[in-house]
Amino acid sequence: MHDRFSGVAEAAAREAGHLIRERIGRAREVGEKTSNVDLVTEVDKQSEAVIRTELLAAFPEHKILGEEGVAPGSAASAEALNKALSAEYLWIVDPIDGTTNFVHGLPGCTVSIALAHRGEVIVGVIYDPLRDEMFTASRNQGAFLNGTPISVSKEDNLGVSLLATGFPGDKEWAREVNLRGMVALSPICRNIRAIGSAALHLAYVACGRLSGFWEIDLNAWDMAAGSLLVQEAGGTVTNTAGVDYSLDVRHIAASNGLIHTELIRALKQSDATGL
Ligand code: 2AM
Ligand code: CA
Ligand code: CA
Ligand code: CA
Repeated sequence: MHDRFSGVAEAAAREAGHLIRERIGRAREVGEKTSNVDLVTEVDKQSEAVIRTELLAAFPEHKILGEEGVAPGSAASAEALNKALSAEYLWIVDPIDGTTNFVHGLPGCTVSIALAHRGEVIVGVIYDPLRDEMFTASRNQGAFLNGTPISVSKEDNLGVSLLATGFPGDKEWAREVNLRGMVALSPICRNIRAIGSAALHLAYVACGRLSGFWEIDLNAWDMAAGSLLVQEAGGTVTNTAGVDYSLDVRHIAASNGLIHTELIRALKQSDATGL
């Protein structure tokens, strides 16, 4: 059954990815959701509609939680997640992760689709249409990039680690928390990247291109698929204080596992957990 779930999610992600590839840098903004850094375009909405149609055609009894179907703001998204989690099968969809990149014509936009069964993620698909990279994972069945098994990297200390983070949306407190983390980590790791898609960062931790990733103030759809990818690739996913990942986590830390303790310690010591 997992294969069928994953197959349908991949097909939906490819179809949405086609839209992204065609329209990157040329899409009409249809508004700012909560501020001038929280963007949404007509393609975010079209992508979500395409995915929704594909998923419901295959699984009419399943529920779908998609970013563009939820009122903006963290309180609204937490409430929507809570309500949706009562479903037996819940698809969690980010139709474009990295909308700011998408608007500016910068690579680093993905489609992220996860399936949760009674609140546990069992399938995760992240598609990067600009590089045609399809990351897939099913619970207890490993993680793959374009069908080839992937695993996390082997760096065993921060000094040789390439980390990634994201500058949180529009909340000043979250940007300040994130900057404290960067100030603490940048002198003790190899370097830090911020590509602009949380899902892509997680996919890159899963395939070993990044050693670790943390970010403050994300939503379930940014992380659900990527969390399973990292776990199935042998890595560790927690909140920024080291507590095991679950769908209601908002501040995430993911790594190859070997550097996790060091990463969490640095975030805690610099008051950068957001908790
Ligand atoms: P998005 O492109 O789907 O909105 C970049 O740091 C990450 O933060 C992306 O995954 C992005 O997802 C997400 N993001 C962008 N604006 C945000 C906001 N206002 N609040 C929370 N997350 C946001
Ligand atoms: Ca968004
Ligand atoms: Ca997102
Ligand atoms: Ca999005």
